[in-house]
This record gives sequence, C-alpha cells and structure tokens, in this order.
Amino acid sequence: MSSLFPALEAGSGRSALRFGDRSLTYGELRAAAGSLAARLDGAERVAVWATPTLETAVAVVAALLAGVPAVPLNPKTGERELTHIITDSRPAMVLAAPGDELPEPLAELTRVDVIPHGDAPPPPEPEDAEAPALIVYTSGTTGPPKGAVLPRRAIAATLDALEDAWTWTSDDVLVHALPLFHVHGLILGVLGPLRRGGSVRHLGRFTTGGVARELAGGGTMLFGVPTMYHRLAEALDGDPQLAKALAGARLLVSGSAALPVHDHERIAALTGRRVIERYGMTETLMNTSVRADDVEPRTGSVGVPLPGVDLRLVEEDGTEITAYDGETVGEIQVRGPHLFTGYLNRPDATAAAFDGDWFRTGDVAVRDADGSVRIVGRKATDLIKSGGYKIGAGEIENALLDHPGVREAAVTGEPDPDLGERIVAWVVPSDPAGPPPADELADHVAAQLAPHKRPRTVRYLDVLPRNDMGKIMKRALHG
Ligand code: MCA
Ligand code: AMP
Repeated sequence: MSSLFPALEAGSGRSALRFGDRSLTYGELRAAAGSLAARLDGAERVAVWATPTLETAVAVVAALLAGVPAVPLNPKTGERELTHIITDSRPAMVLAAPGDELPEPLAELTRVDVIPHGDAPPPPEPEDAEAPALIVYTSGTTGPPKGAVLPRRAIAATLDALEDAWTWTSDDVLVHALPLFHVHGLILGVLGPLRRGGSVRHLGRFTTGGVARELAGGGTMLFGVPTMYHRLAEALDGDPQLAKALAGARLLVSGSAALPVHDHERIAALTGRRVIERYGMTETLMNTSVRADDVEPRTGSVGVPLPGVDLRLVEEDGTEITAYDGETVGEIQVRGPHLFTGYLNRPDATAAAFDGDWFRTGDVAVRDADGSVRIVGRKATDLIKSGGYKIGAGEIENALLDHPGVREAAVTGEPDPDLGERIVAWVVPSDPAGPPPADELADHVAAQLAPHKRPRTVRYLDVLPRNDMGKIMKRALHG
C-alpha cells in the first residue's frame, strides 16, 4: 500500500499541526515522528496517552510510520476501565508527553517520552494494507468496551472518500477541539488533514471564543459533535464576531450523534451557513455524508453513501428493503474497504456484528428517493449517546453495583438539549434511610470508568420494575 501521508515524505515548510501556541511544519513533523518511530521498532503494540496535545499527534503518526498498532487512551479513564483496556490490549509501551503523570494501571509499561522534535527520516511505511493501525475502544450494550481493530486500508479509504465528498484539499485548515482517543477527533480531525497535506488547529479545549478566533484567523473547516454546535448556536445570538467567523468557514461538519433541527436552523438563520452532517461509527469509520457541493438544504439527513461504501436497509428478519420512499424503516448495514477487521480478542462479538460481509450498525433509518439517509433511531435502548460519546448502560450499572450503598441499579438515557442524551441512574439504595448522595455516585462512576460516563441525574426507588422473568422493564421507569 502507498504511504498514508504523502505530504510527510516531501517534508515541506507548510504548517501541519498547531495546538495552542505550539506548531509543527511537515518537515518538523517528519523529523519528530521519524525519530520516535525508530524508538518503537520491534514493539508489538503501543498505548498512547491521548491528551489533546501536539505530543499525541506526533505519537500516533510515529506509530503509523513504524507499523506498530497504537491504542489511544482517554487520560480521564478511571481505574476499572483502564485496567481492562491494558489487560485486553497488552501494549509493550506507553507513549506520553514528558511530565505527564500516568496512573497505576500503566505502571508496568515501558514509558517513552514523546519529544516533538527530532532529526531522523521516517522508516519505510509497512506495505500491508490489512495490518492493524489503530485499536480504538468503544462501548457496547453490556460488558466493558471492546477494541475495534482498524487497518491502514480503512483509514486511507475513509479519508479519501471524505476528500471527494467535501472537496477537501491541502489548502484546508481544520479547526477542532475534539478528544484524540476516538475516531472523530483522531482519524478525521488529525490524520485527515495530514493525509491531504493540509493543516489542523486544535483548540485544546472547546470554547465558542476559540472557534471564533481560529475560524476568523484562517480556519476553513470546523468539525464538532452536536453538543458543540448547540453551544455555538446558544452563543451566536449576542456574538456578531462568532456569527461572522462561522459564516466565513468553507465547511461546518457535525457528526457522532444527530444534530437537532432546532440547532441546524438557528445556525443557518444567524450565519447564513448550513451545517452538514456525516454518519460514522468506530467500527465502520465514515458511511455517509451530505456532500459539500449539494445545493439543497439537508437538515435532518446524514447524506448519501460515501464512494466505496455499500449501504442497505434490512428488516428485523434480515430481508433487504428495496424502497427509497422516505418512510420504510430498517437497520443500516454497510460493507466496503472502510470497515474494521474485528474486535480484539473477541471473535464471538466480531461474528455477531456481521451478517455475511455486511456489518450490522444497529442504527435504524429511512432512505429518500435520491438515496440520502435519515437516521430515525437505534435498535439497542441500552446504548446512550451523550455529548457525542457512546456509552453502554450495562457498564455504568456494573460500576454502580460496586458501590456499597447501591442494592440495585438501572441506567437509561433521557433527552437533553445540550448533551443530546443525559445519563440517568435509577437506584435502589442498600439502606433506604441513608441513600448514597447523587454526587458520590457520579464521582464513583467517574473514578471507575470516565467522567463522561457519570450519571447526571440519580433517581431513588424502593424497587425496580421487573417483568415475570425478573428482567428490569426500563420503559416503565420513565412512565
Ligand atoms: C465533571 N468532571 C469530573 C466530574 N464531573 N471529573 C471527575 N469526577 C466528576 N464527578 C470534569 C470532566 O472530566 C471535565 O474535565 C469537566 O469536568 C467537564 O466534564 P463534562 O461535563 O463531562 O464535559 P462537557 O463540558 O459536558 O463536555 C462536552 C463536550 C464533550 C466538550 C462536547 O462531551 C466532548 O468532547 N465530546 C466529544 C465526544 C467525541 O469525540 N465523540 C466521538 C466518538 P475537563 O474540563 O478537565 O475536561 S464517536 C466517533 O468517533 C464516531 C466514529 C463518529 O461518528 O464520530
Ligand atoms: P461510536 O460507536 O462512538 O463510534 O458512535 C457511532 C454511533 O454514533 C453510530 O452508530 C450512530 O448511532 C451515531 N452517529 C454518528 N454520526 C451520527 C449522525 N450524524 N447522526 C446520527 N447519529 C450518528
């Protein structure tokens, strides 16, 4: 397979990465990643302490150049989840910025400090397109997160399909503030601009002021989750500078969850620009997108299948739906070169995720006459999307049940104007006279799993509603 990053080979003086006031040109990135790649030689797999920094970008590029699969770690992951990821993926080393404090579950790993400069040319990139490049952990309905193994072929295929859909070029300057341990922020947000030979400006942390500043200062594209666009829509009313900055962008792209129509419309009304949506998944990378050259407004649509992506809708019994009528609802299944190869150490889960060579997304949609897709829901009620993060109800229930003050627990998602869905914990306390305070339960989940998985609301019950089989009836909880 040819190089993932042709622009790195040339190593020009053009800007590649900027995080706050630190930046690297293609030449500097080539030298820094080349030097680090030499230090990874022979490692079977490495973990990357994925803070929103230049070091994370250099570490991931170095691992890709060295042909060593990288596991990006959320630095806020709690002890229970981090232990699971390390035990499951068994990295030989952890790459981190000098001075970063690493928690106990990483203590046994060889630490490699990432220095964002160097002097070595990169090694020749691996030829094998199927070789694993990244392992990204993603939640399911039950149990701990699974590691999706993403080959080089999938990364190249998805980024090249987006080049076509978005007329993405080396002149584009991408602005974003997404975390670097998921597909959206890392593959689209960092590897995307690098594959095109363009540049990325990462804000470190999302603020509406930071977005306005970077878009006004040369940014051409913005990637965000709906929560970020919601916050931009809220801020727009009294902020003409922000409106001007958004209006000047070439492309505003939202993904990871549905962007509500209300936010689409507020942004369009106040900036004259339409946000476009694309639809993807950790296991599939990007499946569909509204195209940049589409002249129709596509509010509520995730657009058409990307080049190379086969997409079908199927009924509950697996029968393919042939209608393009905007109303027949079915599960989205996809196949193509953009798919992962499987879940690490989980052949059972991998087999269950496929119907032949079609990947079952679990997302439910309708298709319009022009082939564009509208997502209307999700098969599993036990998956929650909050702030663009996918969260399994089961993993939070298990963490809550570990708390001595909790006898029984059920977790659901409730609509939330900012987060899309908010995590609600329904708890039967061990001692009804002294239930554990909501803050304590939120802190407990944040420490074990991750802060974004903490319940935002806790409701106390005497018993959980159960059916004759003893199964919790989650639908009855909201009644
Ligand atoms: C709060 N914090 C706590 C606690 N409470 N820490 C410990 N214990 C607690 N009890 C901390 C948090 O760590 C965080 O710290 C800060 O308080 C605020 O946390 P939170 O309220 O959770 O954050 P937020 O302000 O609501 O964040 C909104 C957000 C975020 C910025 C939009 O949700 C976000 O970055 N979402 C992006 C998700 C994403 O990238 N998804 C892609 C996956 P601090 O302030 O230090 O941070 S989906 C994907 O990849 C597919 C392929 C796709 O289609 O894209
Ligand atoms: P993740 O597993 O974290 O990669 O999240 C993938 C899921 O995010 C998909 O299965 C969808 O449910 C959801 N998703 C991603 N993009 C969109 C979008 N534009 N509209 C609606 N849902 C989306």
